[in-house]
Amino acid sequence: STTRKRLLEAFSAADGEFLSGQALAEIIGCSRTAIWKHIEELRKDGFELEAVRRKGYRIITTPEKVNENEIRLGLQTKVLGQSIHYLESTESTQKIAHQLAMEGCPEGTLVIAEEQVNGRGRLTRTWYSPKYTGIWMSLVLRPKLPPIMAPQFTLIAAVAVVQAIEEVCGLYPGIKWPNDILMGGRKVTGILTELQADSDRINAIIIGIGINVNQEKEDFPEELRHIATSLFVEKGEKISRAGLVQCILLKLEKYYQIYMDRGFAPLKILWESYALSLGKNIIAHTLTGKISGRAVGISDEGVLKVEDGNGQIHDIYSADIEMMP
Ligand code: BTX
Repeated sequence: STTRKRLLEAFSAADGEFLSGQALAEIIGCSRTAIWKHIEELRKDGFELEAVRRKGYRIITTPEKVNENEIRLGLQTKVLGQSIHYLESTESTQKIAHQLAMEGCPEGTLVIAEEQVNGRGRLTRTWYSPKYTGIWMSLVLRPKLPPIMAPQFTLIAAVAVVQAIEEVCGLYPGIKWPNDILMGGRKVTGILTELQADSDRINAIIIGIGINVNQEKEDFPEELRHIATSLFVEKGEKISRAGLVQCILLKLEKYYQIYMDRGFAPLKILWESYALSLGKNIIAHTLTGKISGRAVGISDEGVLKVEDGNGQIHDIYSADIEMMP
């Protein structure tokens, strides 16, 4: 908003000195209550502000960004993230990545935003992507493979993200087939893999990764509070988003290479070691109906195998999985 813009300008001009509520109200032309509300908003967005009686407010730290400099400094990959498109705000990084892929961008191109105003999940679902607190990114890969292999990339990306979370945060999430990463039963990450392809050849795979990093519990909208969590909520400490992005890119590059050299088998074993639903009774909600049974494993193509009560095995290509207690 323009008020916020003016507020930030006033704080930049003050250069770390205190500004009283009254002074701010005058500069911006609104009430002191309105100023206080905007200060609270800034706090939510990751600004650290000090408020001292009779002196007023000052900014101590501005939120860590995930801009090109932050990500490039210390990035150890050869391909992934070597081309970075950073946006303060965008509809969806998937959309931008699709456009760039269509225009012929190089493999490994990373699109990352501080905020998505129309973040997408699977089908017609939305992905809540508030400013400065999460990782909202899309990666363009160009493997020389037939389109049928694409779903495996969701699983490979999930392994990379879980391992990066372990390494950077010391937390131990699990994977719910095919695209959710959970902690304590709540979703901390969603992955969306999309494709540009001819009938026999992939032109580009766009891997969208959304991670709730530094949100507090109350930051989630009501309808997500019981199904979503963030790394901050789980760990009790703020986490460097840029550091986590770097680690994800490095892991993903490694596993992508292994996959291209040796196929899915080694990754399947890794994926299974993080899987939450295997061996459990589940209900798979597919577009055409429900299948209940025990999740017995995934195939070499990344397809979920479910054994029903009659011992018949069903191949699940795409579904939402409900885990039974
Ligand atoms: P999904 O369809 O499996 O999950 C979407 C569902 O998850 C929503 O319907 C809602 O219930 C819940 N949800 C929405 N936002 C959040 C959130 N922040 N945390 C936890 N649960 C949530 C999952 O789809 C795939 C999401 C991919 C998101 C990335 S972000 C970068 C890229 N750009 C983009 O537009 N999407 C991808």
